[in-house]
Amino acid sequence: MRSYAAVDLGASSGRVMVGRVGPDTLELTEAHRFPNRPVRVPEGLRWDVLALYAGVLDGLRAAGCLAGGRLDSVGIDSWAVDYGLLDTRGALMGNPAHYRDTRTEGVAQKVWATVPAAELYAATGLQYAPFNTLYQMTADREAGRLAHAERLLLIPDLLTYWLTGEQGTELTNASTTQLVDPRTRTWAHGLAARLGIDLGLFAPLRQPGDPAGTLRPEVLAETGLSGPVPVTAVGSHDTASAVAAVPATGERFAYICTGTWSLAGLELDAPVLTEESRAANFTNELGLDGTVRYLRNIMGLWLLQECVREWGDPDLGSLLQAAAEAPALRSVVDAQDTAFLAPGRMPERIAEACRASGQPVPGTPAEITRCVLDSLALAHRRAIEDAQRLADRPVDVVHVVGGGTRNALLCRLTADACGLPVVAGPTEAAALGNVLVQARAHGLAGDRAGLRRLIAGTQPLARYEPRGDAGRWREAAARLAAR
Ligand code: LFR
Repeated sequence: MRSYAAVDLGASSGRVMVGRVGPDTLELTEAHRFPNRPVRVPEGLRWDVLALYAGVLDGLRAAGCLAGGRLDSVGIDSWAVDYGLLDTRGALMGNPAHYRDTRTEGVAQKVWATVPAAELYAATGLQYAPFNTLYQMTADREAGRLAHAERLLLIPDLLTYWLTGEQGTELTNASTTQLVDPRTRTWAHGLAARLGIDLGLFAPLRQPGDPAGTLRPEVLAETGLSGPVPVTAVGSHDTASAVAAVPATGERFAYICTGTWSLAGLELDAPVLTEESRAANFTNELGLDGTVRYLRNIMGLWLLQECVREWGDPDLGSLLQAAAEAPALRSVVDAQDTAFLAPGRMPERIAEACRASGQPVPGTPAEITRCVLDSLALAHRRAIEDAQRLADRPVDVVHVVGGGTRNALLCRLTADACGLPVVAGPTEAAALGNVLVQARAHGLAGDRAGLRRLIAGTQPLARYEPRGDAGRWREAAARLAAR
């Protein structure tokens, strides 16, 4: 048995997990969990990346204790698109901006004046989101913030750099910058040149499984680990790691990675770059072994997290119980709408959206929660239907992975809405995908299907069969489409 530490950073918390792996065994244990609290300062919403790094170091120390002082490797994944800038001496130039920061408002439209949106999609396959790295870099360049930057490192690459002293740009996450061509799986040089983006800011590309250095002596001293400890590039975009851990046993599956976001779609061998796909706002992010993550971003449990925050953190179990008993599909909102991107006043914003579309306005927390979960299930249905049509790839089952698997009501509603069985689990999909890519890089045999079989055979999964109320979901979908 070998021990691998997976650092998995989400938008609201970070964790360090220890994966113990053998040919037929896979055990995951949490070593450390810590909050990720974005900070609003006068210039905008920022990540507290030093606190995250401190959490990673604490986590590695705890992981070492669990693994008897020796780790066979460490891998890091996190949310996508965001970055830190380094100066000529390699020092971080400021706190990385949060993708929900408003500095990118209206920036995409300026970029499209140089490269029209259709051309941008044909070249990169990336969906429109105001926070794509390309738009963030454009905003930063216009504000003069790139002027003295020597290097740009995406969040997992920045933490890897601090741990090892080595710089790289891991491919799955690079694919979310909107500066990568998904056909060649390398930088879109022509596009970057037209947009005045200096690709020299990025460190050389790394593939998942590539070595990413070894822990620096200072890190070993601080964490009590005995060296050398290699750091391995994983699918450093959390969604890439999570999709790698989807426990599919066949080919005809869709997935939904649930958490702060719902990322719903298919794993393909080649990107879909049609105009129809662009209009449907599907993205072609890059995955392991030449695969493409063809999916749509849906606001996800962020909608509920923000409500719960506003309500002063009531007991979630009782809230979900009350939501399960609340009337179904009374009011639904468009859970794909980027109008819900920014934090704050979420219950009011949801109520306003219901009012504006002439539906009953949910008032109590239970009613609002039900509205959110029905709306998410409906958005899941729409994404999975659209993905199958646009990629011409029918599916028989929907795999739900990530934090949302804990929400049985959401899983059940998703099965009902999609009219397909839902297999829910694993909850810590990103960490498991992270561990398995490390294990494979260090000798565990197996292709992607083999890794998936290992997950399916070792992790607890729950199955939800759709209940036959397709008509009601169809009616609600039509109501939303008619808005
Ligand atoms: C999920 C995720 C999504 C990405 C969003 C912002 O954690 O990585 O895939 O679109 O966060 O980075």
